[in-house]
Amino acid sequence: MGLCDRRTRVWIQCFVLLYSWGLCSGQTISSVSEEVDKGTAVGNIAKDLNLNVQDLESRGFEIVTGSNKRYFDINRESGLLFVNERIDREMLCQNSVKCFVNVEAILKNPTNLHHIEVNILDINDNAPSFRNSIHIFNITEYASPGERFSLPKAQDMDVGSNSVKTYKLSPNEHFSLDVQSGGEQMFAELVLQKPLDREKQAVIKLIMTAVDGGKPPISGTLQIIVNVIDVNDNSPFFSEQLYKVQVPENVPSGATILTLNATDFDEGVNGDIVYSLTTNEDSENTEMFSIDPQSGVVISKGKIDYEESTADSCTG
Ligand SMILES: [Ca+2]
Ligand SMILES: [Ca+2]
Ligand SMILES: [Ca+2]
Ligand SMILES: [Ca+2]
Repeated sequence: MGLCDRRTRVWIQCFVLLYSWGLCSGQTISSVSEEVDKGTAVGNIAKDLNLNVQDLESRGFEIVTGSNKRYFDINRESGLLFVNERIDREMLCQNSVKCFVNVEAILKNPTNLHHIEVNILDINDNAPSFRNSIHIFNITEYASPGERFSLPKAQDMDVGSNSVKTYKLSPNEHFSLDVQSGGEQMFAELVLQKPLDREKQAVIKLIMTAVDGGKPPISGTLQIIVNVIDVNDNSPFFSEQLYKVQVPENVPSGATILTLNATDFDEGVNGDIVYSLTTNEDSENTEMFSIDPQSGVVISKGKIDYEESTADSCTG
């Protein structure tokens, strides 16, 4: 058990004892915002207890607390309870919406105990933030409009309306944002609106902004990177629809006749091109030419006889 816990326990025991003796005069509830300047007045104890200010000094009025931090103290001349230490609501109460500091005021001759509950009000002093600054999606270009992709939630140390209220997405043509509330927290999903086309845009960069409900609101951002994964949705095509070349019939075997050039817009193996020759069934031209599968270079292979030859055709 820590020092603070021990003090709290001892103090509670004292309080129970005093209470059982009928020496507790009641309870006052006050409010103060976190992070106010030291010296900020919280309430007037003399007034609350219906005492003359002069009695505070003569009866040894004192503030006691259960914690080792003395957040509040009393001005015996004015009877004002004032802030004595920096109050950080987030440190005191983390995510709980209700945050109180209990203070006891003791008067002697006769002994009298007064319980003061100070409600610590949240201020919007934390921006929503994401655990990681970048979130990466790998989405195939065959994804259908309407498909959803979950996004990480933003955290905001503040509570209530000072916490995350909504999310916004940077303008873009492919995705919209669907913001929903799940219990206390807000979350968002990307919704595909327009089909992706890796050949047009392989990487889409978006910015999602989490905005809190403070006045004024503050925000935090997440960079979203969508890597569009390729699908084999493009056929290879030749640079020309018809290649025409004149070859003398005495061209030597192995001579380059022409180079075919085909393109495939897809990526990796989906865009690899392998060249081959086909001919009409009644033709013997495949015996006269060969093509390099990788480079598309067509070479002569054997004796070309003008009289026997017919037109060639090449495919990729
Ligand atoms: Ca706060
Ligand atoms: Ca906030
Ligand atoms: Ca493709
Ligand atoms: Ca392809």
